[in-house]
Amino acid sequence: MSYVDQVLERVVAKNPSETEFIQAVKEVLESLRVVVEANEEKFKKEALLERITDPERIISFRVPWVDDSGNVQVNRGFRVQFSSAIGPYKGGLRFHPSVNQSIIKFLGFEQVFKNSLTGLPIGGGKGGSDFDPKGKSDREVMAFCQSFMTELNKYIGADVDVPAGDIGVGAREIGFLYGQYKRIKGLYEGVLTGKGLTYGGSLARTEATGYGLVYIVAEMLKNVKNDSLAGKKVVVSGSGNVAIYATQKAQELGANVIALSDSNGYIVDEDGIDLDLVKEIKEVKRGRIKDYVAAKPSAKFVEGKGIWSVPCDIALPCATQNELDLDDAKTLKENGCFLVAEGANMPSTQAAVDFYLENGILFMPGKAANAGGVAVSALEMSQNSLRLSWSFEEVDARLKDIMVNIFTKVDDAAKRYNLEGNYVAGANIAGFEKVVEAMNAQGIV
Ligand code: NDP
Ligand code: 2IT
Repeated sequence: MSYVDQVLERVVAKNPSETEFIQAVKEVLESLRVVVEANEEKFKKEALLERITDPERIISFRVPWVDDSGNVQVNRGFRVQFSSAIGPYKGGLRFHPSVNQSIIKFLGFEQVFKNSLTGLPIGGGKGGSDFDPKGKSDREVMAFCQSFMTELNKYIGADVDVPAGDIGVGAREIGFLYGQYKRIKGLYEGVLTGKGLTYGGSLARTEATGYGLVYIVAEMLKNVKNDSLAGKKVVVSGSGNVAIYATQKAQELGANVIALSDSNGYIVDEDGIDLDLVKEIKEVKRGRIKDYVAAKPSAKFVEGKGIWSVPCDIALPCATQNELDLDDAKTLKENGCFLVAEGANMPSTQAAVDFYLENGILFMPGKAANAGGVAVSALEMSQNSLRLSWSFEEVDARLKDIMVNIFTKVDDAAKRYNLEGNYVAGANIAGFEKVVEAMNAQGIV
C-alpha cells in the first residue's frame, strides 16, 4: 500500500466520525500523491504526513453564560492549533450551531496550507463554538463572548495564536472578545485581527476576503483567457462578509452580479444587485436576504438551496462547506458557467471538484481564492507590531499583490508536476512545500 493510502487509512481510523475533516485531508493528500511518490521513503521514515494530519493541539471547553431570561446556557468552545511550522497559529473563529470538532479541524487543516500560500509568517489554527448569534440580543452576544474569552485567553497571544472572524463572528464579536482579553491579561496587544479601526484594526480587513477573491479571479481570467470580469454574469452565494465584498469588487470591475443567498433561500435581481440595499439589510439591520424583495419588488426571492440553477458565467460560492454538489456543478456547466472560485472554505463537494476538473471549468479552490482575508489579518499583525496604520490604498495594493503572487505560485506548482490548469493540485503542492521545508528545518516536531 502506498504511503498516502496508509496515512489516509490512519486518518479515517483515528477520526472515525469526523466527516468534514476526513474530506479535507483526502482532498489534500490525493493531490499530493505526485509529490509524496517522489519522496516516498524519506517522508515515510519521518512520519511527515502523520504529523501534518494531526493537529499540534486541540482545546475544547465549556462556555456557560446567562441569557436575557436569566437562564443559564451552555455552549461548547474549541480552538484547534494545527501547525506552527511557519508562524504563530492564525485563523478565524466560527460561531454557528453546526460547529463541532470535525468542522473546526477541517478548517484548521485547510488554514495551514492557505496561510503558507500567502507568503506571510503565519501558522494555521481555527476555533469556534456551536453558539448561534442569530436572534440574540447584543447583551447576550457580549455575555457569550466574555465567557468564551475567559477560557480562550489562556491559550492565545500576539506571538502565540491570533484568532479572527469567520461565520457568525464579525466586528461586534471581535470587539467583545478583545475587550475581555484585555481585562484578563492586562495587555493591549494584537491578539485578534479584524479589530475595529479605533482600537488597532486594519483598513481593508473587512473587504479583504471578498476583494481578494475577485482579484484572483481577474488574474485567472487574464492569464488563461486574456479576458476580464467586464460584462460577466456572476452568481454569489451567501450574503455575509465575504459575499458582500466579493459582490462590491466584482461590480467595480464591471461584472453584473445577479444573485445572493442565505440559509433560507436566494434572490435574483437581473438589473444587478443593489449592494447598498444589501448592506443596509445585512450589516445594519441584521436582517434576511428575502427582505431585499420588499424594497425592490422587481427582484425575486426563491426559498431553498437552488441558487446554482441561476444561469451565470462565473460562480462564487461564499457561504459554507459542501453547499455545491455534483448536480449543482452539472447545472452550472449546462447553463454556460465556465469559472468557479471559492470564497467559502470547501464549499464544493469532492464530486463537484472532480467534475470541474474533468469538464474544463476553471476552478480556484478556497485555500488560494479566499486567502486574502487571512493575508490582510497578517498585515494587521504587522501594523500592530509597528504601532502604525497603513492607508486603505496601501493595504489594498499589498492584498492585490499577494493574490497575484498566489495565482503565480499555484499555476507554477501545477505546471512543475505536469498538471497545468489543475489549481487544486497547484494550491495543495505549493502550500505543502513551504510547510515541509519549515518542518524539516526545525527537527522532529
Ligand atoms: P458570515 O457569517 O458573514 O456570512 C455567512 C453567510 O453564509 C450568510 O449569508 C449565511 O446565511 C450563509 N451560511 C452560513 N452557514 C450556512 C449554511 N449552513 N447553509 C446556508 N447558508 C449558510 O460569514 P463569512 O462571510 O465571513 O464567511 C463565509 C464563508 O467564507 C465561510 O465558509 C468562511 O469560512 C469563509 N471565509 C471567511 C473569511 C473571512 O475573512 N470572513 C476568510 C476566508 C474564508 P445565514 O445568515 O442564513 O446563516
Ligand atoms: O478562513 C479564513 O481564512 C478566515 N476566516 C480568516 C482568518 C483570519 O485569521 O483572518
